[in-house]
Amino acid sequence: MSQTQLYMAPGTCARVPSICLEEAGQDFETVLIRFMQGEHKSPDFKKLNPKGKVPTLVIDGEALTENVAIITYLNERFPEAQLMPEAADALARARQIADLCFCSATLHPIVTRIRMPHFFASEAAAQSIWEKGCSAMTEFFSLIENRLTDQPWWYGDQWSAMDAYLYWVFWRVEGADFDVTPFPRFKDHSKRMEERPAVQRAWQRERAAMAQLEAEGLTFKPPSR
Ligand SMILES: N[C@@H](CCC(=O)N[C@@H](CS)C(=O)NCC(=O)O)C(=O)O
Repeated sequence: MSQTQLYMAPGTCARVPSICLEEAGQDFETVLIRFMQGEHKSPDFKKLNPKGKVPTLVIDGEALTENVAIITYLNERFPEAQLMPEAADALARARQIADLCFCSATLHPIVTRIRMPHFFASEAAAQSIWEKGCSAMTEFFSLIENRLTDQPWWYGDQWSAMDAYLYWVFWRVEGADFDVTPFPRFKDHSKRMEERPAVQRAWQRERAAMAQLEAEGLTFKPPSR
């Protein structure tokens, strides 16, 4: 058995550490968590992650949660993968962490409102939550679109874990009817991501997990708005 397990579900933000581990060339096992069966809230899983969320990374027998923490840890542990650019000083490193927090703490909650508005409101109000989520996301997509002017990645020519995070955000809201046509550079960024062998390997893992859920009749489809 591999020394590293990534607890994940297909389509979730666990794609981000999956891409990072692939980029770092690490041997790891993906452990499928069946949301439809409430496995993420089971006592066994909550021993690893009391918050009942994916991703949860178990490395050398130790569990680590939260994407920002997982990415910064993997960056320290596998520096040759350059998951984060080199930082000249503490301020530069803190700014990179701020960028990752922008994904986890600002963008991700809006993603959830767009993808699963019914989590936050009655069925009757779901459309309004979705619209407000889209309008909040538009401001931040404009920021990202501007940042990608004349540069392929968030940090210029250097790919980083930040790009994996942005990729997941884009993919998730595009699939939830958010109009991405005003953001062609961000769309191109996604296409560049999908050309990366590590991203393709992460996708193979997700497809296998999705096929498993389908075979078990456990795929999740959010209710229509
Ligand atoms: N702050 C966490 C968020 C993790 C999170 O919300 N994961 C979602 C999937 S994208 C999840 O596990 N949802 C299950 C639930 O909340 O019931 C992180 O950045 O890792």
